[in-house]
Amino acid sequence: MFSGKIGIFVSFTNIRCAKDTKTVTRKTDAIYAVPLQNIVDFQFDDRVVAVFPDMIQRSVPGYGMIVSTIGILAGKYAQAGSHCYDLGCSLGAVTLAMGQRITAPGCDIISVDNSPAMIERGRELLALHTVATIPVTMICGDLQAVTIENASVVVLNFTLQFIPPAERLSLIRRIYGGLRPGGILILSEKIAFSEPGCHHFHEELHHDFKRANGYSDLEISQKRTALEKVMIPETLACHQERLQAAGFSSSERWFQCFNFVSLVAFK
Ligand code: GEK
Repeated sequence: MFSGKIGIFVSFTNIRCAKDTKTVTRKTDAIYAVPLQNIVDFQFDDRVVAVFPDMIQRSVPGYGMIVSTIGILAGKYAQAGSHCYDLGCSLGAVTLAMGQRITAPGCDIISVDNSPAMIERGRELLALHTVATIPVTMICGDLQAVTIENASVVVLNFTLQFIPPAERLSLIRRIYGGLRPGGILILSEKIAFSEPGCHHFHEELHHDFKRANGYSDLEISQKRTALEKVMIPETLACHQERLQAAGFSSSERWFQCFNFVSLVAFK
């Protein structure tokens, strides 16, 4: 487990250390650029971690804006003396955005990811942030095994889609149970559409977005195959019904671009 304090001087793709203005540059994702004989299931391993900031930025429409807006939401809803969770934190982009914005006294951030490579790199990036603001604990482990308690803000930023569908309701229930009254869950997901024409429309636009960001048709198709069994999108209605079933009094869709949405659910 890593504990540290993070600073206020952060952007995800070019991360600068507040003390010495060291810059961490972005490495280009070319993992699926050449034809692969055997496309194995997608894993958050060393190769992915090395290019992750570039991969997610070029693959998820609005990613940078979503991350920085989660910081703003966390600043608004974090309650004094509570925990804020970043579940499936990857390299800690949301953790850093929340750390920039949370001003309520006595808060901390608990960030969890089950990819050792992600957590190792995430800890290195966090360690660059030396201006003390809010304590962060980065845990390498299954988010299903982490106790959620005394929480005011919980974030699942493009993480639930990697949890087996049959386990999603119990996770959302557990998050609801660990939130204080007035607390929020921020849930960002790639979504499916029940109407095939609508599904096709959004999927095509997403592929156009990826092409515009320099991915080839081969890269798009090989990555899609790799993700097929590990990332399972559901419809917006399915997410909203689950949030309601778990007890959330209401949920608002505050972001959508093509088949990518972010919701905020209120306890
Ligand atoms: C971001 N939120 O940059 N337990 C813990 N972590 C998990 C689990 C699990 N059971 N399953 C998957 N993960 C981030 C982006 S990426 C989304 C999130 C994407 C982790 C996995 O290791 C990966 O780091 C993350 O969830 C999903 O705002 O790459 O599309």
